[in-house]
Amino acid sequence: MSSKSVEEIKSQSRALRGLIGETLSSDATHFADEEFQLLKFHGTYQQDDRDQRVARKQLGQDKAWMFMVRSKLPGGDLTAAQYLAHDRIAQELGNKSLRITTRQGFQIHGVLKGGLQECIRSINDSGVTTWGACGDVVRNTIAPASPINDAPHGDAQQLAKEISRTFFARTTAYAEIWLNGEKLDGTDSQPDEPIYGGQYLPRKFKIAIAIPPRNDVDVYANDLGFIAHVENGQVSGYTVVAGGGFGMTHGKQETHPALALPLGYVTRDRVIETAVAVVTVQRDFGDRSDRKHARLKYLIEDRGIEWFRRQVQSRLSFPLLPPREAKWNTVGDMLGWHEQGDGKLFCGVWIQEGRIHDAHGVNYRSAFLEISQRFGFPIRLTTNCNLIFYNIDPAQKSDVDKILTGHGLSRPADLTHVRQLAQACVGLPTCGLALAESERVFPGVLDQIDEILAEFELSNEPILIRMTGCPNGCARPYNADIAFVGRGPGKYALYVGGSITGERLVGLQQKTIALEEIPGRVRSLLEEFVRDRFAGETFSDYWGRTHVNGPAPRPEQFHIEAPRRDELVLAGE
Ligand code: SRM
Ligand code: SF4
Repeated sequence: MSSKSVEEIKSQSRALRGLIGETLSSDATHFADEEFQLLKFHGTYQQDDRDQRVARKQLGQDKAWMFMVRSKLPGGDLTAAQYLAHDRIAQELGNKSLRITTRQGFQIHGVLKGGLQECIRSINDSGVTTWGACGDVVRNTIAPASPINDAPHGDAQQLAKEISRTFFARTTAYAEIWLNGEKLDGTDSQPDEPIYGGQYLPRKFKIAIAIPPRNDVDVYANDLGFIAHVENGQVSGYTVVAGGGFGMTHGKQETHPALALPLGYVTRDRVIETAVAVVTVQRDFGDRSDRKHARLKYLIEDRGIEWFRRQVQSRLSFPLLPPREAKWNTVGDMLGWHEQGDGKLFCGVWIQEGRIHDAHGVNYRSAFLEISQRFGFPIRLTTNCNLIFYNIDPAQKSDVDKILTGHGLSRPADLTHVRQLAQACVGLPTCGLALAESERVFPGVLDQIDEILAEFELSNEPILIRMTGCPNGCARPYNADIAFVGRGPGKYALYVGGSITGERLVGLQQKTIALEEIPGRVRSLLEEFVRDRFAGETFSDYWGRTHVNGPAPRPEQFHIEAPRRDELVLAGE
């Protein structure tokens, strides 16, 4: 590990250049720690294949170094050509799969150092960038994916792009290193970085735009959220919420998930000014001495929402108005076929954990390739890791259906409601922070849960179940109805009591359960629900009525002691 702090690395990096260029053209197998930190801003993580760690160690070999490359897609929007470019890049330079992320991006895993520059350059050639997809900047801005032809949905997509452009870091480091100096729109090498300053933000920063009643972006999990209000069919303005974030560390009581709090209401023309004000308050006051305490949620918690509102207000040219109420009905996507409102259709395709590949007779990749090549429909990626084709002529519907079913893809109507909603993070073997399996075991867990749901006649019941391989919360477990959070190989903490609308945090139910015990524990929760619920009551409402006391859980309600070192070692790593 580098002895320098991340703050020192950033400020000494010559505007995020460091020695990335030099290491890229050297024959080094991987980047040093300082460049590892800087690479994130450029949209890539240095990883190693954790499945190979033990065998390689025994043979005295170095780790199997490789890179994850993350594309930033504001609002999850991309063209068919951009989709096809990502597919080709994943085939030629990655592990032949594309992973839709929980923030509407794409990840390509398994890129080798020798192919990294070509990978990033090719993504940019397609008109998508990886710049700022990771690192201490504003990350991909998420927005409702449904391509409904009305004012709020159109505005949310446009706003996501505006926010994205506003918060590009201005340094031309990216262009120099990856694009042979070709300028990226929105970068112009202003040495002082007008928004970020020389040290960039204290930590990652996430922004979401939501349109009630569908909270499909999980707006309260973001550092900053804009909730649309519509009057006479037009967006009149947005309620601003701030201070959400889900990362925590087992055993560190001072870390915990938080839902964003209402800050105010602004008219549409003032959204960007408000976003800049909120981001710069975090830039100036966020805790740069401890990265585990550096997110906006801790600043707001430490100083109070009133202090924070005053700070934001002092940077605005207009008064913040009182926040307005929003009512939500689900965090889920619009899957299956729907009318857009302009004579065209869209089709939301459910994807198991957002992993696009051909496997076990379900050929997502081949299906999407055929549809994109033949019809060229534009695409939206969702934060539930699904994909929507849109602008479809009704006459093309049956051909699209034939391609989907011909490649073995499930129709949403054939899936339990639980499976349509469920999500697991990437986890092993690529994630360096995973303590337990997630994406790879979750389908099997859901198979068993599906059987229990059928037994209790709950197959159409909306219950939100999420899993992550560690407490960082990348699949947003802490507002789900039921969540499993990895704490060691084959071991999970069980949390219960969030909600289908994403507005309530969970409480810790059981410190440790083994993977094999999960279906049994779910069975007992569902048994109780079926026995004691009022007619028509959802699991979220039932749990809220019977188990949740008070407005918000206290930090200690989330915590289990840190796993022992030996509990963390995966298969002899
Ligand atoms: Fe995440 C770190 C994957 C959404 C909270 N996240 C990571 C890393 C990069 C691991 C690392 O630092 O070495 C993971 C890479 C795994 C891999 O091999 O691909 C990773 N996070 C992901 C993705 C791909 C999960 C997925 O299954 O789709 C999501 C990428 C989104 C994107 O396109 O930008 C992803 N991560 C999230 C979310 C959900 C969200 O943003 O809505 C969260 C919780 C919300 C939040 O940020 O608070 C999240 N990821 C974290 C954290 C904890 C941050 C904290 O404040 O403590 C980390 C660890 C860290 O930053 O130190 C982390
Ligand atoms: Fe990795 Fe943990 Fe995020 Fe899952 S939740 S992708 S295991 S950091």
